[in-house]
Amino acid sequence: MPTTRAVRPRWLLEEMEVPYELVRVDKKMTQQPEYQKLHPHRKVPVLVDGEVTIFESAAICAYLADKYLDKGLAPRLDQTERGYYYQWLFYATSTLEPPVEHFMFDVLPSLPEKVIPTKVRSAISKQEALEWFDRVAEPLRKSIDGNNYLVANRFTTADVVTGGVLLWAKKLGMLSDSDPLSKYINNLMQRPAFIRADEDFYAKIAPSV
Ligand SMILES: N[C@@H](CCC(=O)N[C@@H](CS)C(=O)NCC(=O)O)C(=O)O
Repeated sequence: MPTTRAVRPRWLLEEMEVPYELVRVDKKMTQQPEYQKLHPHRKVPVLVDGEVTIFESAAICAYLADKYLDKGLAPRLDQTERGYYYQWLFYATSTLEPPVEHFMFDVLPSLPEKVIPTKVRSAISKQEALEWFDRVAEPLRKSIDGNNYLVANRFTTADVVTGGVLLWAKKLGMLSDSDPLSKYINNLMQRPAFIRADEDFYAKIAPSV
């Protein structure tokens, strides 16, 4: 499903140059009982790798980075950078992503967010989500100051996942061009693997701030 979180594992697979089969799904297909066997919430992405079927974009990326550790996109377990790597992976989806998701509900109110109660979706305004995002993004701004990448200034899967959340924020118009995070994102967007993975970056979402 283009322009969704499915871009993250696809981008990583392109970076690693690991052969994979991409299955294009649409909302009609995700409603089928067969699909729910793969993803309990009928969402994307989901990875099927032999006996393993995993949902959650960040978990899929972490799994692939470790499975193909020789590709150098995750620090090894015995490296101190591993701690920072975990930090940014978990930060991306548990701290940085929630305000982006809330902002999006306001920009695109008809999203089929099946698992989130309406009260939670409408609890805060677009402006409040923007301020929330600004606060939680601060450590990220500090970390990329003078650096191109998050962990030891070397491209890793933490950039795919954290960058993936920021790309989405950029798509929605949450990041101004003068924000230092825009420079970080623009750098990531020039990577050939990202270009191959993200078809039509601005499709369907018109920035509105
Ligand atoms: N936390 C999950 C979120 C998955 C998710 O919400 N996916 C959205 C696309 S970004 C989806 O499948 N939307 C289509 C739908 O709900 O029908 C992840 O990171 O994989």
